[in-house]
This record gives sequence, C-alpha cells and structure tokens, in this order.
Amino acid sequence: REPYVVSGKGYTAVAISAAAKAGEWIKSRQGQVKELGTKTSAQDLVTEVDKGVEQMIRRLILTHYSDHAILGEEGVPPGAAAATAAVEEVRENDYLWIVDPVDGTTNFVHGFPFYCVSIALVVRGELTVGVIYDPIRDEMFVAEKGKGAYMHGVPTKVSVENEFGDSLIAMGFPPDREFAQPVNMAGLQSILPQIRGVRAGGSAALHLAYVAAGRVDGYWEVGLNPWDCAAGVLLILESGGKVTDTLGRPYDISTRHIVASNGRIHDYLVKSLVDAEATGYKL
Ligand code: 2AM
Ligand code: CA
Ligand code: CA
Ligand code: CA
Repeated sequence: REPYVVSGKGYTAVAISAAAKAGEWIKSRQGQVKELGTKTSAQDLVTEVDKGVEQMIRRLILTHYSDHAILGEEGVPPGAAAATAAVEEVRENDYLWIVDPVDGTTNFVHGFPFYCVSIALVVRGELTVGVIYDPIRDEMFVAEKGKGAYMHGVPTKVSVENEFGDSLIAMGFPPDREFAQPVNMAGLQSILPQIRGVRAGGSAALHLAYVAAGRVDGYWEVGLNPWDCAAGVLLILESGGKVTDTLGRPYDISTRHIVASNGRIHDYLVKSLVDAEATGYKL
C-alpha cells in the first residue's frame, strides 16, 4: 500500500521512507535474532536489529539533512538521567529528529506481532512531523503539524467515546521494576475497575497511534522516553485528541509520564492517577 505524504514536503517523505525501509528490515528478522543483549536490567532487551536499524535511519536522515541533530534510543546510554541529558543537549539544535528504531523490542524478540518504528521531527522546539510504521499490518501513520494525520490517505480521528465506563484504555509496563512497574500497577488498580477494559500491548508508540486512530479511547504510562512518545503525540494532537503529563499539564519533549486520550475522557484518567498517587511524580 502506498503511504500518504500529507503535504508532499521533504521532511515527511524522508521520515516515511526511512520508516518503511526500517519496518521491512525488522519484519524480515522476526524470529531470527541470534544475539540478545540487555540494557538497564535483564528485562530491558536490545538486539542487533535495534542497533542496525537505528544506524540505517540515521544515515538516511543525514544523507538528506547533514546538519540536523538525531536523538535515537540506541545512541543514548541506558538510564533516565542519560536520556534527560541527551534531550537537553540536542534541544539546542533547530532541527531535531527523534528515532525509536524498534518500539516493542520484547515483542519482536518473542514473535508477538505488535511493534513499530517511530520517527519524529522537532523544528525549533515544535513537534512538526510524526511517523509511526507497523510493518506487520503495513500501517503507516503520518502526521504533520497543522496539516492533520493520516493512515494511507484516510484521516485518523480519535474516538467520540465520552463515558469513562465504556472506554477501552491502553497502558504499559516498562522494564523498570523499581520505579515504573509499581507506579503503573497502582494506576492499573485505580483505573481498571472503572472502565470496560485495559490493553497492555508492549509498544508505547503503537498504542499512541491507536489512540489517534480511535482504536482505544485513551492511554497512559509512566516512565517513558521522548523516542517512545514524540511521533505518537503529534498523531494524536492532529487527530483531535489530547496529550498531557499525568498531572494534566501539556506534553513537552521532556514529559516521561504520559496521559493521552480522545480528550473527552481525559480528566477521568488524570484524576484516577492523581487520586491513586500513581502519577510518577512525588507530590
Ligand atoms: P522499547 O521496546 O523501544 O524498548 C513498554 O511498556 C514500553 O516501554 C515500550 O515502548 C518500550 O520501548 C519501553 N521501554 C523499554 N525499556 C524501557 C526503559 N528502560 N525505560 C523506559 N521505557 C522502556
Ligand atoms: Ca529499548
Ligand atoms: Ca521505545
Ligand atoms: Ca526501542
């Protein structure tokens, strides 16, 4: 299927082409990973595919825009402090690409077909392009600031659900057992009894794309990094949804504790996390 280039602008075309090539590569390697490495813990996996795909995306971007900065997950030392420092460093650049070569590495390794490539472009601090590609379903989600969000030519729209009780909500558990898992567990305990169901698919970026496409009504997760969120956030905003931190403050690139929704059920999610002290912030 042909992807859809919203405005025909160069940046978006480059992001789409990089995501498509990366996705093909990843899909061709599913079930064939030989060397499995770990990062912050035994649960935090990395493969030669993550590294190789990120290198390929970097080269492709730099071929077109040699003076742009690139923040990629595999180019940053593991750990939240390093990620925060890297964000600060590249913030100074007018053109910043944010790349997650494989979002959902654990799924990729296990052969659970739910993972994606995520590529965003931030221009002078403003999220400008967001592309998420799911190679398994051949779904290319594309957003451009002010121009809308599309999947293969069809505009994506968040759901119109306004009953929290009838909502389907996605969430996730990053591998951090000290911090993220207990907080997300507390959030789950607060939210699950109030809604129709929870899905935790293991790819933050793909869950954000699903909020944009109205396939889930909302999503939250504590302990993420900019490469998990940047592209998906623009997709949601351009699809009529809302993205904040877990306290309800507007998203920015340094936000690690995310609430995303169709807008209508947003306050229920934030309130549930605040009431359960499951925001990830020490209040
Ligand atoms: P990844 O597959 O790119 O590593 C699952 O809840 C989400 O957590 C995935 O999007 C996953 O991205 C992300 N994740 C994995 N390791 C992480 C870590 N050490 N810190 C924060 N998020 C992580
Ligand atoms: Ca990872
Ligand atoms: Ca990720
Ligand atoms: Ca990744």
